[in-house]
Amino acid sequence: MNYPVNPPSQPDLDRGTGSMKITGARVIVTCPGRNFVTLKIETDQGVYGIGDGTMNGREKAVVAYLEEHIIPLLIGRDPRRIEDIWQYLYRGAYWRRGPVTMRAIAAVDVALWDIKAKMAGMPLYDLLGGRSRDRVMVYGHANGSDIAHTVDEVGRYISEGYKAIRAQTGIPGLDKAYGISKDKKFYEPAEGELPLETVWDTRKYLNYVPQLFDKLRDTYGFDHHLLHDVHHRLTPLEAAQLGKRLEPYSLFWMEDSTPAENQEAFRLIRQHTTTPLAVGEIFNTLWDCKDLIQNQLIDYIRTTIVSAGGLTHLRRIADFASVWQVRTGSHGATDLSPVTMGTALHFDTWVPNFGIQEYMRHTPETDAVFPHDYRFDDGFLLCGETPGHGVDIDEALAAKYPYSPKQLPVARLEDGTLWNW
Ligand code: CS2
Ligand code: MG
Repeated sequence: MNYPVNPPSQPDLDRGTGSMKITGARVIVTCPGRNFVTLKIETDQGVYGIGDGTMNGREKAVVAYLEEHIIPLLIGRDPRRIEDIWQYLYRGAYWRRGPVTMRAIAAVDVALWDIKAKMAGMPLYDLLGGRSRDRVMVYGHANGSDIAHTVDEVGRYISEGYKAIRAQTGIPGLDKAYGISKDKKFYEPAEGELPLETVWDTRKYLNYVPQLFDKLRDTYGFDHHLLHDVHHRLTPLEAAQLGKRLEPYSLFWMEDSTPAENQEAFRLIRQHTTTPLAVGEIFNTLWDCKDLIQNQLIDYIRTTIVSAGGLTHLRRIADFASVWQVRTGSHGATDLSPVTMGTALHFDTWVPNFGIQEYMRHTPETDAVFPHDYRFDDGFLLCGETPGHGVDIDEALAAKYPYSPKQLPVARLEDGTLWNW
């Protein structure tokens, strides 16, 4: 494909050795049904880029980090020096890592990659090294109040063309379980201004979930990929037990089966089961998953663009993972904005050790605030050919949706012990 040297939609750009400067940057907070934090970086050549810094339930922490501590450092810098700016913001903070810092760095990083691709007149995947695949396999979220409803919902996703479906069910005897949406299509766990207190019981869960997958395989056979998110609820041995019991149903993955701060905990799970393991949506640097990957304790790494410091760092995690044949499986919940989804699709289109991409549809209101060129087709997402990551923000529309503070739920055991939501 011959890219126009100076694409008509872009002003004459000095892409050579001439200077280029960041002239402005601002954070746009909007809530079209849920909160999003977007950073817009402007340059002296009229090209701008946008990045996502959304952190569900803690958005204002990232806003403050960007507005108070990062934006003043960006003005006057050369936006083409993506790596240098990344290193400056990571090492220069002194207080490295963490979900707030890495989301703020991600917002800057993605905006700068957007600018560079626009300047080159290229879709972002081409700047990364070109296509490794024609389309990106995604998984949808089937969920229901019980096994029967969940089986019906999986059937609906199959009829929509999905090749991979995550299945989550309500648990008899528990008022709430992770991943069960009210309206079937749009799952948003951050509901109240204060955390919703939910009750959890592992025994009820372990007694019920294997029956779900038995029924799913009995109903639909083995042609579709089935996934399940345990959502940090089990101890390592309980996770090993569940993995073993799910083996006959040949899952694509069992996700977040136990809290992963102790990466070594996955060795116990690995010793007892061949059910593939996925983890990492709450990780924010390579250091959080280095041991899991190099000891082959997992099969898929879930870190994504917004949580792991942007494209610059996610590429490093993916390349490291490829040495041990660990594949990517990036997080893609509704609380990650279309800016992250759009950028992730360019990453997914390029990355050689791609596994799968999570795809929770955004609401029409969200899609209107963030016009984009990616599209769903028969179980796959396809990124567009627009120069950049292909996502924009309609600032006038965004302004119509003011921030609305929301908190994620917490979970307690039936005796009141605070547990992992
Ligand atoms: C979940 C998320 O998509 C997933 O795999 O773990 O829905 C997660 O609960 C939310 O992103 C939290 O905001
Ligand atoms: Mg998850």
